Amino acid sequence: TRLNLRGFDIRKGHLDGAAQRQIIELLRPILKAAPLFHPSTASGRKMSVRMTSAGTLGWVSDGAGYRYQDAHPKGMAWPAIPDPILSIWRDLAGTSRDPDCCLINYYGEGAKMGMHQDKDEADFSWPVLSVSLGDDALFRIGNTTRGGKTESVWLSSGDVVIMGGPARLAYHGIDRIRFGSSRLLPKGGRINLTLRVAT
Ligand code: MD3
Ligand code: FE
Repeated sequence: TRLNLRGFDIRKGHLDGAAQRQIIELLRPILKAAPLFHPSTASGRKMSVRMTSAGTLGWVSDGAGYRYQDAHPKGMAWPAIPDPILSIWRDLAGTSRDPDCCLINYYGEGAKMGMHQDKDEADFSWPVLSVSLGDDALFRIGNTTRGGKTESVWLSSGDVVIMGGPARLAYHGIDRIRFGSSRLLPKGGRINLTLRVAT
C-alpha cells in the first residue's frame, strides 16, 4: 500500500521477505569491510545510532562536524553499493542519476534519532530514498522549519520511503524502535538504508 504524509511517499511492504533477506546477506560483507561506528555530534555527544556507508562517499560526524568523505573514519574505502539496492532507487526515485552514498544506520535497543534536517548534500533537488529492515520504528515528520505540529508513522521491515520536493527539507527523526518486533536480524534491532546523491 501507498501512503502520502506531508509529501513523504511511503511504500508499505515494498520489499517482500525474500528481498529483505537478500539485502541483509549483501550487507554482511559490507559491515565486515566497513564496520559500524558511533558518530559523535559536533557538540561531542555520541549518537545512539551506529553507522557506516557504501558508495563513493559516506557520511561521517565527529568533533570537526558533519560531512561526506571518501573513506571510513578508520581509513578504508567504502564498499560499493550492491546492485539489488541500486535497483530499488532506479525503480522508485525517478532520476537519471544513481546515488553516490548509501548510509547504513543501525538501531540497537533504545537507539533513536532526534529531529533534524538533511542538509549536507550539495543539491536538495535530488530525492532521498529510505529502506527499513528489521524492527519497527516510529518515524516523526515535521516541517521545513523547527517546531510546529508533527505527524508520526510506524515504519516496518520492507517499507520504502521517498523524500522529494518540499519534503526533502522537512525535519524528521526516529522516536523509538520496538526492539525484538522483527525476526529479520538474528540479534534484533533495525537497519535503515538511505540512498542519497551527496555531490
Ligand atoms: C527526510 N534516518 O539517516 S529515514 C538519516 O530511519 C535519517 O534512520 C532515519 O533521518 C532512519 O538522516 C529516517 C527517512 C529519511 C531519511 C532521509 C531524509 C527521511 C528524510 C532526508 C530528507 C528528508
Ligand atoms: Fe535524516
